[in-house]
Amino acid sequence: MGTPFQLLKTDTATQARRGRLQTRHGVVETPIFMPVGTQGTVKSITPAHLHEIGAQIILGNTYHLNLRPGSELIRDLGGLHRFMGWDGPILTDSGGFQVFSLAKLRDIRDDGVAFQSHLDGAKLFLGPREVMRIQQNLGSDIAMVLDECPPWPCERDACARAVARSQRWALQCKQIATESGFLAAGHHVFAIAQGSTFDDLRREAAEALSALDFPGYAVGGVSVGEPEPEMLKQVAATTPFLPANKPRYTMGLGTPPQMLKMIALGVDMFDCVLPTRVARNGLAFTPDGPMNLRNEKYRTDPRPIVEGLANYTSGFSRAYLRHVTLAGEIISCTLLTLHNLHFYLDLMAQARAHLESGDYGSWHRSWIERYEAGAA
Ligand code: PRF
Repeated sequence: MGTPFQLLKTDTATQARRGRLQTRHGVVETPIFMPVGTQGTVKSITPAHLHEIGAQIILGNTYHLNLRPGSELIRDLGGLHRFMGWDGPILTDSGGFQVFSLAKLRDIRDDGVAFQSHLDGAKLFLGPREVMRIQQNLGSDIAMVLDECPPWPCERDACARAVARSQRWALQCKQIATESGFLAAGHHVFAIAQGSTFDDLRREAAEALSALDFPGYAVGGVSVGEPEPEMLKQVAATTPFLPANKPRYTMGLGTPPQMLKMIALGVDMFDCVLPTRVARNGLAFTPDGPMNLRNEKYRTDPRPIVEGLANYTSGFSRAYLRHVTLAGEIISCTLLTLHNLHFYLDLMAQARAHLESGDYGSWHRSWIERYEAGAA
């Protein structure tokens, strides 16, 4: 398969990295943010919009797409890329995490998770074989292994059991992807290191999974309700024990400052519903913190949300965006989603540029300082 990830540069002042990941649907320049397209759509925008704002890779979800419309249907219609009209790389989450957060009556067993669909109550089961088959049907460029994400806070014994189980499932997923030819065909499978707030369990998970030589690694179980310092501590307890020459991905986060802090800890990839979700509520990201467009002070404001961030939305005034948001017009979702995703993608582009010029450490500290001063 060759080496799909090239480590182009490592920062000297922090552990930040500049890298390049090869996939079946093209190259991903890291650090990168992946817009979330849970149901086979990044809500309220089109694939053409995604290209326009520089999206390199998006995320899809095994759990949702398997329930509706079904992964065999998507396979028979040419795979998820063709089905949703996105020709760039797609990473899919494996479904276990969504079972824990959405499904009813779930039962975690050693062979997988039995649960009832949140849509119609149907009794279903996801084990390593099922999640790999579904992600193969979808044609995912990066498939995630099945894992057990312990809640926060969590007892040590329960966490140790989740780590051990996740490790066995990771090995089984890799074996299945090897036997089926999924890995040989250039699809990647990423392992997920759990361990909650227990540093030694984090290290154990990272080392054991590293020995299995996956194409990439995720830090799971962070941003599940714990305070931010705890979240950073968990990532810092994991990344040093992952192979340097493989991409690292923290799942389901974060705010702009959180992502910059994670990059400094050696993380390369992010996904989060935050920029798309808050857009549908009238919130826009700016270098001076989030801007609530419902605010009266924007009633007659002729300026774009962020001066100097050029995209389709920047052709509209804050006054107009406030109006369509308050009127509940659908276009407010489209315009604010475009803006927020472009803001996130542009932040990653700036991070890459500062890694190349060698001043990531000082740049990210001053960026966060300005953002937090504005947000206060
Ligand atoms: N595991 C998986 N998906 C996830 C998570 C996890 O731990 C999280 C936790 N932040 C978000 N999405 N498989």
